[in-house]
Amino acid sequence: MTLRIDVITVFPQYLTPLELSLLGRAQESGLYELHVKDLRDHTHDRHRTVDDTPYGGGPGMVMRPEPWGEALDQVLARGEAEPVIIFPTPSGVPFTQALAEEFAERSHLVIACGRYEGIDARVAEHYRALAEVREVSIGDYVLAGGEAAALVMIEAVVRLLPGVLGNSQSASDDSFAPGRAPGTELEGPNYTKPPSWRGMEVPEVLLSGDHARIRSWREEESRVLTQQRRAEA
Ligand code: JF8
Repeated sequence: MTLRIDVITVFPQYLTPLELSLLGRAQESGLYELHVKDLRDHTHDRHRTVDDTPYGGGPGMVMRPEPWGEALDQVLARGEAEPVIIFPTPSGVPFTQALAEEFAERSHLVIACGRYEGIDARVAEHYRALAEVREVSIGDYVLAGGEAAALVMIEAVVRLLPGVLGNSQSASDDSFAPGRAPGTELEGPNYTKPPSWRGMEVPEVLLSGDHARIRSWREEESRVLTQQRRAEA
């Protein structure tokens, strides 16, 4: 079963990095399908208007609901099973590894990328009756639109799909992989050849071949790092 991802945006070119590298190959191999839709194709005025002034006043512009309704209806009309509509927004629930894993289990993700001050709130409310709607934030900082968040979420989800990573261990071994309680254990430093570089040596334990010692060294590095960088955890 291949994952289908639809992205709706006024900047379709923003998604072109997904043709590169791991994600490009995943698409070429048919492990997932990406469909990017230009929201302005669902406007009907001469200036292809997608925004208007906010009711109640305030700065900036808000995205009008009608183009979103037309675009989302068209995507949902494909009739894929159990679609999830994701609205990137700074006021959303945090995007975590657990949420990436949940999305990787689904068969149809629709990502609605807003711009300006965001999308008229009736859109998300309307589609709650027709699909699973998730308002999600990728972190506590302010972006200019949802596209960068869509890139982040797609990369986090697609790399979890069976067959995308060469080494099936890699995804389950990550910092934040559950099993270790999600987000409680950071991965320590990695090294490769040469063993000596600019006078700096690879830690001797990693060259020892003693796998029990290596495992406990890595666990200790993780513990110290997590304490230093995630003091609350
Ligand atoms: C936006 C639409 C976001 N973590 C995040 N910071 N900012 C955003 C975001 C998302 C959508 C829009 N401005 C206009 C900012 C997420 N996700």
